[in-house]
Amino acid sequence: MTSADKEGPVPPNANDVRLSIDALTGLLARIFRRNGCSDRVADILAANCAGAEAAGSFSHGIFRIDGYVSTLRSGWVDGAAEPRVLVEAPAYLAVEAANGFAQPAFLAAREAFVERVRENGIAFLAIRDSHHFGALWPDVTPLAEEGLIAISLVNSFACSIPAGATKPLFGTNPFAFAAPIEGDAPLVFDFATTSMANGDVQIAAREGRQVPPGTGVDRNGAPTCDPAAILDGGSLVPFGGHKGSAISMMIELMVAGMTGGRFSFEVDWSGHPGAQTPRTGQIFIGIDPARSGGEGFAARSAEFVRRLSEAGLAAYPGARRGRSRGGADVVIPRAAHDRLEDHAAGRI
Ligand code: NDP
Ligand code: PYC
Repeated sequence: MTSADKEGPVPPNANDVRLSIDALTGLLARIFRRNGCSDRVADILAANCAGAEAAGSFSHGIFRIDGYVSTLRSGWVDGAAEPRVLVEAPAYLAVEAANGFAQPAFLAAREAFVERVRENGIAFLAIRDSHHFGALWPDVTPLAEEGLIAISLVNSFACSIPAGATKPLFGTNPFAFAAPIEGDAPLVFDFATTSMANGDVQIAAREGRQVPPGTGVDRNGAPTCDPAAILDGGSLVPFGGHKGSAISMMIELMVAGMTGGRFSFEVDWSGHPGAQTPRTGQIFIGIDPARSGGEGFAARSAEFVRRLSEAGLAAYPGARRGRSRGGADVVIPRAAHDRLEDHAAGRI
């Protein structure tokens, strides 16, 4: 199953294990701690990963744990880094993530960032020298739940050929947007700007499935539906031809340029076998619609999504996840669960 399949957990059978999100989060946190993360970082990464699994974002759920572990063991990332928040200007904050994960760096600056968004109507946050290996919607959704509009961008590692070019240069470069909707879950979209997230290509390869035409090319530049050929010397392509390519290009410029971090093509983990987390940066733009002439923004948004529904849209992006928040159990394959337990106990 891929993250495009949004049916949620199926009832468990003998080959599955059902556990609460809290239990899964606790299990994942033990793995992160065992592999060098501070308690704080372990809890934050575990919550992101368990939340993605529970929401059906499988490309950034428990599938990623092997990659986190091999990266931490390779010494490429510092799981106990202490982020430093710097005020660059009244509406501009920077966080020095010091080769740590991006989510703890963001949370270190979150309160000051929200204060500045409310004071100025808009604020910018640039996270430098960070690793993001998870879904972005958990970063932006809580800001919209507080009534703010939020955009977050991350660049990753060179695995996507710009439209019209011949060599990979861009990352899968996710784009996340969240906006408040009065009386309902925020509208949130969050996706890779490639035809498919690299994680989903890896899952397809592992499960022996083909990917749709237009996903990527092999090492000779020939279009292929074989995920292994895309991963092994081939490349993804941006979604939507030159349009997605331009958005991916903007993300490279906005993230690497504004944080002073690496472009995706500058990520070089060759000295750290096993490393998988891109060492780049992340940016946030926060807007307080109440301060920018949009007093009725959330109410107008509610009217907007009502019209979307009338036009036939079953659910706006983010509604499904937002309305089913909390509580639901997670069902995962027993083999995957046993592997997590082995990681947590240090048996692998
Ligand atoms: P998807 O293609 O699954 O698209 C997800 C977004 O599109 C969600 O907002 C989803 O809303 C919405 N959506 C999905 N299907 C539909 C549909 N049929 N109609 C309308 N809206 C739809 O995302 P990706 O596979 O590209 O990315 C998955 C995750 O991977 C993201 O969370 C992203 O942040 C993460 N990622 C992280 C990277 C990193 O560097 N850290 C790199 C690349 C990706 P809803 O949730 O409501 O279904
Ligand atoms: O799935 O494309 C991806 C990805 C890259 C970095 C983290 N996730």
